[in-house]
This record gives sequence, structure tokens and C-alpha cells, in this order.
Amino acid sequence: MDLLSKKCVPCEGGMPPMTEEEANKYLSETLGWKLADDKKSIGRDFEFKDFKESMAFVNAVAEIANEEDHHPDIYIFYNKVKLALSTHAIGGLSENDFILAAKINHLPLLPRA
Ligand code: H2B
Repeated sequence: MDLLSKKCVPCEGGMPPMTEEEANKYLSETLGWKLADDKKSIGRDFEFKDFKESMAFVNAVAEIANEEDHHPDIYIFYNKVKLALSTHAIGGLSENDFILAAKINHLPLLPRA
């Protein structure tokens, strides 16, 4: 699958979201990410030493998101960051979400827990 070498493609709708079965195949390449109960997004929780480290991580994620033109929902709670990925244009998951998840997993900043 090699998600790291892929690039997100512009998505403006017109295709169906991934099925749960397809999503589960992609999830095997994105360690730590979990399918939401409604199967419309994937999420991962990260924990850091403090707010400064959370923000360094969030800024690194923002950098990737802008490069890929695909953007996660980001929730920041002092030393915890929660990311949710879905493709808004189709109201569910596309390969773009898993490409971004793989690239975020590849960031050198290591969560503390
Ligand atoms: N991010 C996410 N998560 N979903 C989208 O549908 C989306 C996006 N659309 N970032 C992008 C921008 C779209 O506007 C461009 C044209 O690809």
C-alpha cells in the first residue's frame, strides 16, 4: 500500500466514502488510529510532556496538512492532542485520510505516552 509515498488528491465529492471493510485494510497500515463508531472518521490520541510539546506537534501536523491540502480536526487539551480525520467533501473516509494518518505517524516528535 505504501501510504507514505502517496500524495492526497483533491477531493470535491462525487465518490462514495470507503466501506468499513476497506477502512479496516487501510487501518492495518496506520498503527494507533481507530475507526469511529459511525465509521465516518478515524482518530488517534497523543500525549505529550506539556502544552509546548502539544503545540509543536500540532504545528508539525498543520504543516503536513497544508502540504497535502487535506486537513484534520484537531482538539488540544494542555498535554493531550486528539486528531480526527475524515474527508468532509464526501462525509466519510477516503484514501486521503489514511495517507495523512501515515504521514503524521511518521513525524519524528514522539508522544510521551
Ligand atoms: N480536508 C478534509 N479533511 N476534507 C476535505 O474534504 C477537504 C480538506 N477538502 N481540505 C479539501 C481541503 C479541498 O477543499 C481541496 C480542494 O482538496
